[in-house]
Amino acid sequence: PVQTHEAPLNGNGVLKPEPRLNDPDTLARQIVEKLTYSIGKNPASARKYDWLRATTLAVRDRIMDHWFESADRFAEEGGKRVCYLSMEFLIGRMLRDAINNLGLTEPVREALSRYGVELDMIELLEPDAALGNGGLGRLAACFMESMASTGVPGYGYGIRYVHGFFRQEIADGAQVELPETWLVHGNPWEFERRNASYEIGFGGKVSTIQEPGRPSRQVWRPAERVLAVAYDTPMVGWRGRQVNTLRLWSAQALDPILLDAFNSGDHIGALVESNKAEAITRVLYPADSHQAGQELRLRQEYFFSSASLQDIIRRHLEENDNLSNLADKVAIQLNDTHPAVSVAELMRLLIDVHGFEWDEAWKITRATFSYTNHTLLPEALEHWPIHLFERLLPRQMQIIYAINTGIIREAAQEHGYDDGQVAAISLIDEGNGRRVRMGQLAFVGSHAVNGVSALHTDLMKQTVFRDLHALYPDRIQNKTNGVTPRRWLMEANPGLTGLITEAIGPGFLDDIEKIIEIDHLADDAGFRERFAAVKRQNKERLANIIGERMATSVDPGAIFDIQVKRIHEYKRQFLNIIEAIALYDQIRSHPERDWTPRVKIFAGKAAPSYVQAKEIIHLANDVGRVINADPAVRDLLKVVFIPNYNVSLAEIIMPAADLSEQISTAGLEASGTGNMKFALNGALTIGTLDGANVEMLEHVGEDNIFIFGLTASEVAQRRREAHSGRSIIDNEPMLREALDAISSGLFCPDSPSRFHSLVSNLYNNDWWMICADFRAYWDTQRALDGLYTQQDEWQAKAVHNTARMGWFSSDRSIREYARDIWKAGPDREG
Ligand code: NBY
Repeated sequence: PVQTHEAPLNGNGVLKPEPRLNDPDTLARQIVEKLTYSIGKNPASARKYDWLRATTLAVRDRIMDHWFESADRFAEEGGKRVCYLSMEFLIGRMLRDAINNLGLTEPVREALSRYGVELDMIELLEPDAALGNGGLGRLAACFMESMASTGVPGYGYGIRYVHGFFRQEIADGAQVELPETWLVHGNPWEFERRNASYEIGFGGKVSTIQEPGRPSRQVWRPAERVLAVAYDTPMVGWRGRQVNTLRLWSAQALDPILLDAFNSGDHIGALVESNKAEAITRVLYPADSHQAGQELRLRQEYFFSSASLQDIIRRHLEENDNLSNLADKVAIQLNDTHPAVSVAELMRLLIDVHGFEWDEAWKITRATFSYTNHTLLPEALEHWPIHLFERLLPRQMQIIYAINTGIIREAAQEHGYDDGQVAAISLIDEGNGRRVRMGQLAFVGSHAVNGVSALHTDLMKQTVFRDLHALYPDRIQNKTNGVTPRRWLMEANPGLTGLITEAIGPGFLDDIEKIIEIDHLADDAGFRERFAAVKRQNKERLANIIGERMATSVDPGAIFDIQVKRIHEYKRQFLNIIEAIALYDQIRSHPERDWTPRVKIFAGKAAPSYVQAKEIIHLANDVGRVINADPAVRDLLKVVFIPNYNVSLAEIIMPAADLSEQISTAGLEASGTGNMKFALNGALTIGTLDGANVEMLEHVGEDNIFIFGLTASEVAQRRREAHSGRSIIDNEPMLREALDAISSGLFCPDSPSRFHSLVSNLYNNDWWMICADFRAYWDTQRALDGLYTQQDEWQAKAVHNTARMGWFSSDRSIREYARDIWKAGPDREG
């Protein structure tokens, strides 16, 4: 018989879908329905990927209801929205995060188990969304989750790269880059929104139009146009209370195929245009520490900036009469300078398209934008050659000149700036070939500019933005980074989450700062033992992975001493490797001593063009091969490099660390966020007074963190004095012997000179203070060796770390942004 349904109606008599129930029976039934009717498989023949997809679709249904609710609520409340513009969103896997935040972990597990399917197993099949390089991209992902969790109406805007961050393999010790293909099996999390698409222009000419009786205006006629098409992904907040939107743009040709060309037989030529358009969103640039400087990169930046602004303006005009109140309704955060061209683009849209006068447009623009700086490294600051900028974006270039004129006039007339001071704040660098300074553009176009840790913000005021800070002394503020405790504690470390819940109840899950309630349990031997047992299990899990992937056995009883992050000279993986070599040498020379067993674990990717970083990877692998095979050290020391570090691997590594290496040259790491993930999971930190380490010291207390080395001002001083490493090396036998071992080819007999330039850099320059900090680092490591043998003491410190890291939640960061910069969010609505 045909079943008839009473269709559920909402108050206006409009059809409404049936609400999805969350019990295991309903979930089990609906997963099989997805399998059958959406995927076309029956349970008997379904493969594990089919189960993943079916489960994802069933979970997604449950997200939709919350998603619409959130969208309706924002529209109804009419509050201020926050748009987070970022070239990168390094999200990782989404299923576990969504299930966890919806409170569905146990019901879904139970539902799947009825078909003999393990949730944990299918979760591992999901590809990482690796649309980012490292800290900056991962911060954007934590912020999206925290905005949804703290009630901020947040919209992420970025690029839907077809190929995310490359996959790393190690071949004969060296990094090999392979393309990443996260979309090949389709992406069940995204929704293509064909109705949200915008034309993006490039090149062409600007002409002045003079109509009788009206002021002249500029008209830009681009030579090229491409289409930006939106793809939306839901971002589920804690307890599903709010679901925000991540909108990523994909480039398409306006004319997918040139029919004239095709019909005249030029089948390749007919596709040239669409290939060129689609190239814009084809691949993520994999450099995190120097500017690519390529035209395609500038195209990417403008493409997603313009699409996002057009989208923001369109929605604003759907809800408001005009754009004059834009800044009351939207805050736009620029994640570094990658979207800084937005400042000029919003001016263009306001003036050329919407008819605003310059002064009014400038007021709106400044009130709308704010900008986050993530680096002080000069080689990483974006500056585009004027000729390239002018050719690609002629109207935006005119606007930048006009902004510059205004700023310079203000500085000269109101503050008496001389030519030298004017040159320092100018948006145009007249030095090495004229260039547009994107940092300066972002700064002057924003009402607030922030650094990502207290130290970094201070240094910003003294270095990159010294002159602009003098001109606008209230503009720079600090917003120390944070990490989301849902992904980085609950999901990554269910064992520890369970233990803490048993001890203090589940309140800390809603307010992570309540985790301080376990602080006094550092004195409770029973609690310490259970805390250590959780760590031990997490170490065993990592040891198994190392055994499987690298055929190296490591002892979970040893100190797991871990440095995982992008490979860069300033992060000083080299210092860590040198210390490993020195330790190796000492163990061989003094086998009778009571050495504490250690496993040194490295992971991270080098930018493909960064030669020294690749050499460091090669060295870590070569050193590991020799040490791990030497029967003289056996289980006292192992060195392993785990290939292809990504978010999913980090989720396994962070909970398994005893010791977290945060050893950047002081003054160089803007904040760090891995440092926070490790400490939250109970690792002790060995680190320099750099980035957020400084604030971690204040929170966990000096007894619970191991700080060594030069301070940022000492580093600056030594650099001015231009020391080389030679005299230090001459006076430090352990360091000299380690470097000699490298130079001798001990670790690379096939190619003994492989690391000569790495070593000679230390003798000649020691720019990164590796020699200068070696002894302090060595001594601190040996103190940690001693401490590890006092397990009670070590575990007490570990408990204090977990207990006192609540402040480093991205919920706290987001609340500060909402309060101080965006003036948006739950505290100011209603
Ligand atoms: O941003 C990192 C900082 O190094 C780290 O200290 C901080 O914690 C984190 C979040 O604030 N910066 C970073 O990850 N930068 C990049 O990934 C990056 C990517 C691309 C480009 C520059 C930097 N680029 O110019 O293309």
